[in-house]
Amino acid sequence: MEKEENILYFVTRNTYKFHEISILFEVANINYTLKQSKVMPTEIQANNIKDVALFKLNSIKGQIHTSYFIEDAGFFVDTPLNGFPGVYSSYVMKTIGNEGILNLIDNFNEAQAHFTSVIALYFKPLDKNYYFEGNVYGKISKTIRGSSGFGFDPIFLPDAHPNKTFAELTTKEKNRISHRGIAWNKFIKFLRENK
Ligand code: ITT
Repeated sequence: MEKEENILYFVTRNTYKFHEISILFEVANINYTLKQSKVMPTEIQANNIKDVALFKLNSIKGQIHTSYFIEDAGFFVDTPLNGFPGVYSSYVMKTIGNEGILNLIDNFNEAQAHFTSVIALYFKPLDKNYYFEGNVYGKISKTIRGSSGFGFDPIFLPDAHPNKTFAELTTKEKNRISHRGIAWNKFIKFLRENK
């Protein structure tokens, strides 16, 4: 039977994010069982992803009795939108979507964008919070392309695969270079060092 202290909860309602993390988890080969928790953290609007993640993590303290983590991500169009939508990514996806973002861009040759991911962990054995951040940089596609992934994936051309959007990569290919994959590797390193 699985021991309770070996259960790691990922608190998210986003099934795509859970899918990506599950695939990363499978190859990590660590002595934990990953489970999804749908407890509802409190979301605040703040100026950066890390502050949003910290608040979210603390807002569910006491509701889960083992180690747990949340992951907060954002899409930033650095040029020409000065980082918009950033912390407003979820709202902007629901309102104007990818088409709306493309309509805000004139010169695609100069457009620059990145994704940021922050994994915030409450680590029960040490009774402390930890953060792991990942960023991935790239450009914006002139058109919406690809059908895998979610959110802004169909308009993001990562520097490592400049001719393909994130939505034209498999989950494994995306994980290898993504903001979430980079944050995840730091997280796994921490778990290995703190067995
Ligand atoms: P939680 O329940 O985990 O909070 P969420 O859907 O609210 O899930 P985030 O706040 O982390 O997710 O992300 C905000 C939005 O940013 C999300 O709804 C997507 O539209 C977009 N996004 C995040 N990660 C992405 C990724 O890897 N690829 C494309 N879009 C992404």
